[in-house]
Amino acid sequence: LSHFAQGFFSVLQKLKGTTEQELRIVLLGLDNAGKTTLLKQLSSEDVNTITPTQGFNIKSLTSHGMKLNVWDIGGQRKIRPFWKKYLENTDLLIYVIDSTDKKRFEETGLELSELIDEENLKGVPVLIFANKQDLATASPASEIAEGLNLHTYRDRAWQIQACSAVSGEGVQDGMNWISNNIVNKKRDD
Ligand SMILES: Nc1nc2c(ncn2[C@@H]2O[C@H](COP(=O)(O)OP(=O)(O)O)[C@@H](O)[C@H]2O)c(=O)[nH]1
Ligand SMILES: [Mg+2]
Repeated sequence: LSHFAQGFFSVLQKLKGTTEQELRIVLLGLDNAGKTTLLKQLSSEDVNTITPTQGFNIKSLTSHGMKLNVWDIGGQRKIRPFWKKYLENTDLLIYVIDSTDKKRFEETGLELSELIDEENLKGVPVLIFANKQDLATASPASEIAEGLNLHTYRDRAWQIQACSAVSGEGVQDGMNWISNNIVNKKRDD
């Protein structure tokens, strides 16, 4: 089992004791951030692809009472209204950033800030993976956090976690944060 899968299943085990509800997670980021690499680590189970008429692809994985939806954001401003419904009832946002892609830090930051403002994601905990830390050109997570103005997010739990989706390093730490924060949030509901 990969680090990512272990983390997820431990999250689900904890949740089982606290809720019968399905756990809904969205995994977002610009293309090339590493979302598919993370997803592949997660499961050998079937991943369905939904293609709404508007033409963007959503990878959807349902397993053990968890529903995970994954798609690329960015460059899709015009179709944004169409994917909003896939954000409904979200329990957790995982946002993946390519830490080596300095040219697009501003763009990914803008996308994240717009997500944070979405009505459907109000108060939803956000875990940001500063991915590709195995590469020498990666910016440290602390620098990325500053660029994203994460300290201004006061209406929700958030965490930035340095990781490598390829080696698995840091992924488990992110998952541990999720299990603590999702469980707490569900208990507060
Ligand atoms: N070195 C390195 N490469 C990565 C990492 N995560 C993803 N990649 C590579 O980055 C590219 C894009 O990854 P992918 O998962 O397809 O990104 P997506 O567009 O967000 O789904 C692929 O060539 C991956 O092998 C990482 O942690 N380290
Ligand atoms: Mg992908």
